[in-house]
Amino acid sequence: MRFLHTSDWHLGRVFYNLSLIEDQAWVLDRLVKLAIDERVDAVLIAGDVYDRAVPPTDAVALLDDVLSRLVLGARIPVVLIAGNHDSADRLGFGSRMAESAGLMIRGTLGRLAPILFSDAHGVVAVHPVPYAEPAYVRAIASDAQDVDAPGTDSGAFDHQAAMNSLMAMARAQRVPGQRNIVVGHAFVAGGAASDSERPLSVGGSGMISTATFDGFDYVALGHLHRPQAVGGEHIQYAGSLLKYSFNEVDQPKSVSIVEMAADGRVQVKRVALGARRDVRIVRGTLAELLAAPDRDASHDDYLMAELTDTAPLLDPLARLRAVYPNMMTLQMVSIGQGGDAKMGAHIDHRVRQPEELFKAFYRDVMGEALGDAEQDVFNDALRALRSSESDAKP
Ligand SMILES: [Mn+2]
Repeated sequence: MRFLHTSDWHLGRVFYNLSLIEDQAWVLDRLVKLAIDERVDAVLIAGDVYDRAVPPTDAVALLDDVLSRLVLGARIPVVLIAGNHDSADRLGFGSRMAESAGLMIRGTLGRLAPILFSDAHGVVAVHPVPYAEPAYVRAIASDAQDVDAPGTDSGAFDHQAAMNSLMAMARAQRVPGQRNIVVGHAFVAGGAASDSERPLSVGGSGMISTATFDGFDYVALGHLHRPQAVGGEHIQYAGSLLKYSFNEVDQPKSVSIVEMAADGRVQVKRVALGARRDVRIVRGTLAELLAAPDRDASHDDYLMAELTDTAPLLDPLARLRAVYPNMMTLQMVSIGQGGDAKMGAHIDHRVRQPEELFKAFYRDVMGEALGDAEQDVFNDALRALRSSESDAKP
C-alpha cells in the first residue's frame, strides 16, 4: 500500500499581514498532481488543515476544491483529522455524507473506529486520532470503563495521559494479521519545533513519548512544522505545507510518499513540492541590499532583511520595499552586539549623568568608544534640550 502523508496546511494563514492563499493554492495543485502521478491508495492529512477555528472563506473554498479534485476527480480516498488550530466540530460538518465518496473527516473524538483499506497483502487499518484537549479525552476515557487507560486516575491528566487513553482504545481495535497506521496530531518528545507552531499546553510541555505508539506500523503525525522522523523511521512528521516563519528558512518543506510492505515495514520518500515564493533572509548593509536585486532573480520572495548598518537609517523598510516588493520585516543585527554589557548602560541609570549614560549606550551599540566629534554633537543636543526645558518652566 502506498499513501501520501501531509499535514499542517494552515489554509488562510496570514504572514506579516499578507494572505498566503495563492501560495497555498499553488503548492496544493502540485500536491494533487503528485498524488495522481504516484498512484497513491490514500492521502492522510494529519491536522491543522486550517489556520484558524473560523477560517476565511477563500480558505474554505480552496480546501473544498482540493478535496474534490482528489476524492471525486482522482478517486483517491482522503483521511483528514483535526489539529489544534482547527475547530473539530466545524471541520466535521457533512462528514458522514462525504464518507461514501471516499472523504473520511474526523474532527471530534466521536468516531475513532479504524478506517479499513486493503491491498494485495491484506487489510491496512488507519486509526484516526484527531487532536483533542486532555479534558475531552478524559471524559471519553471515563465513559469507556472497559478500556485500560493509564494515567486516568492520576491527578494531572495531561497530553501524555490523553494519548495513552486514545492509543489504548486504538490498540483494542486491532485485528491480528492486519497492518495498522495512526494518523495523529501531537508533540512527540525528541521532535524539533519551529516558530510557527502554537503550543499545545500552557504551563506544561504537552509532549508525549514515542513509546505511546508502540504496536503500530506507521504513525502519520502533524503539529511540528519541520519534516522529521522521531524515534524511528515509522514515526514521521510530514511537516507544514509551506515555511510559515523566518525560523524555517533552512527547512525544505515536503510531503511524504510512504510505501508499506506486506509485513508493515515502511519506506518513506520525502518529495519537495517547492513554493510560489520562497521565504528567505537577506543580509547586508542597506546600500548593498538596495543594489543587489538586479542580480537576484527571486527578489519577490518573502524576505526578512538583516541589516548590518551601524549608522542610523531613514525609513529602511520602505526603501527596501521599493525594490523587494515582499520585504516583510527587518532586523538591525548590529544593535547590542558591540559592547561589553557589564561596562555599559546596565548600571543603575538614576545615579549617572546623561553624558556618562550616552557614552555607555554608544559603546554597547557600536562596539567602540564615543569619539570627540560625536561627543560634541551630543553635548550640543543636551544643552539645547536643557535650555528648552528651563524656558518652558513657569
Ligand atoms: Mn500546525
